[in-house]
Amino acid sequence: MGSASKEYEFLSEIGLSSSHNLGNYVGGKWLGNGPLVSTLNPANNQPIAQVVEASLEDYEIGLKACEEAAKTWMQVPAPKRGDIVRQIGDALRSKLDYLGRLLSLEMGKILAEGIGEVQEVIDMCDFAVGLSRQLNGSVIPSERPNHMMLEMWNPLGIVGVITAFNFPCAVLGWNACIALVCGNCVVWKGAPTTPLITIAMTKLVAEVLEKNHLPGAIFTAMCGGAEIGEAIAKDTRIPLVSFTGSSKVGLAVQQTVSARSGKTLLELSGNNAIIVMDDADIQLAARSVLFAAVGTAGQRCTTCRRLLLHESVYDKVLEQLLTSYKQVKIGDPLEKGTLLGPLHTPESKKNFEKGIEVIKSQGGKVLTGGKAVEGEGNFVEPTIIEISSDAAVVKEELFAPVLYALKFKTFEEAVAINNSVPQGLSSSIFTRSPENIFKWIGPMGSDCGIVNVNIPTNGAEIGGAFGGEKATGGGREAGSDSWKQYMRRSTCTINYGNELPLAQGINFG
Ligand code: UN1
Repeated sequence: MGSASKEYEFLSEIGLSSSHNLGNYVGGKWLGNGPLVSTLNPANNQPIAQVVEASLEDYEIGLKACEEAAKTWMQVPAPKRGDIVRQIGDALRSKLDYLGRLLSLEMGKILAEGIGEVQEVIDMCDFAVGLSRQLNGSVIPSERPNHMMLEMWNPLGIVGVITAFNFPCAVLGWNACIALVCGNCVVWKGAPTTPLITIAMTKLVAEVLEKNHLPGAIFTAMCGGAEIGEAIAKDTRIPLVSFTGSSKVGLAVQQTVSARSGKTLLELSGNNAIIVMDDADIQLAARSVLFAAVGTAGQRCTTCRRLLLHESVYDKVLEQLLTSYKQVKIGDPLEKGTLLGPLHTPESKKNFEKGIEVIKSQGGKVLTGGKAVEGEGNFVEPTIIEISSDAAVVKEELFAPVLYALKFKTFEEAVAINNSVPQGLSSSIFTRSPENIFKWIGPMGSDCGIVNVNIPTNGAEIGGAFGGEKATGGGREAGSDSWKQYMRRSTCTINYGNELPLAQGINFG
């Protein structure tokens, strides 16, 4: 543990202990009465530190305080709320490298991606600051004399945010930055396997709130598993629950939340395709596929899992990919030069191995990779499989760097394959033809929420609304007008005259 503790010395820079941490910020205080858990380094499965998760009693203390804090926060003028989010962004900037390192250490993504993820939260803060002066309503012409109609946007109160291990802070940023400027308190449950990130992020936010003499309960955060997640889903004090995870769990969350007339924002499974047409820039396509399929060890919801190649470029693209896949450096995500870090948990590694067996049993042929790397850590080889698009396994999301290569003849056939899976998150086409481009983004094109041209399926900017259709859940988070989901719309009709003319010309007595 001697050398290990030195390796983890930087944790103190972001308010973490390399031994014991209270995992819950409730009612403006750090406490923990739930189970004590170890958080593991996916590169060697050794413990990094211990964390005390939330008990249901902790949850209740948190929610009571949060309900109180909501009354204060929603009355703070929106641009002032924006200023708080600006300060959170500044705090993140000052700790960017440490937080990036922590992400790499605890989640397992390579350092460049760890830093990139924290940058994504900073970008969200900037976006939300501007938005805090643009939560504009509208004035609508009334059909009645001396009447005026207008739309006002008001806060919901409390927004629940349940995030996944693969983007343990960016997805919090998408939701929390917007929720906060919209006047909502946030109740956040991070993934059970990334508690240090939950704590480090929360410490930064808590400091900003304290410095501004605001109730800490405006941002309530907890570490824990399904029990706390379920409490959030069932809680009538939380009108909106944002959930990121699998389609299966997401559907259950949706049912629980809607049974109490709450709203959900779902970011669920993806099964994203890249189409390479016969006129594509092959170099550009091959580089994009490498990032989209191998980046984050295939654990993004935007990871490219299906590579649809026009028959005329099939061999050429695969040849290039097989060469670059062989050069991918697998190893410690914190080490310079590593492109492929470990999968997040030993269970993910087992799922990969099981997945490869199923693929083979359905006629899949391993072109490269296909094996887990022996030894400590959850490393697996980047894998390309040749398989028919009809194989059942191609319709599922295997959360690992496994890419299915599929052949097609026409644009229409490629679009049909793209749209043939239950999921509908991201998609991309490589072509130089304007006709293909406009067909692709139009009504008969990709049925996904994210529809790209000549770029990978992953790595979306925050300025657009992020989310997908079908089994991906239909949610839209981050930029564009996603903010409207974090507010309630009041349609207000004001009579400033002395008569009572009724709409639709009704004469009532
Ligand atoms: C996710 O995988 O849950 O577009 C989010 C991307 C990132 C976000 C991914 N900006 O790949």
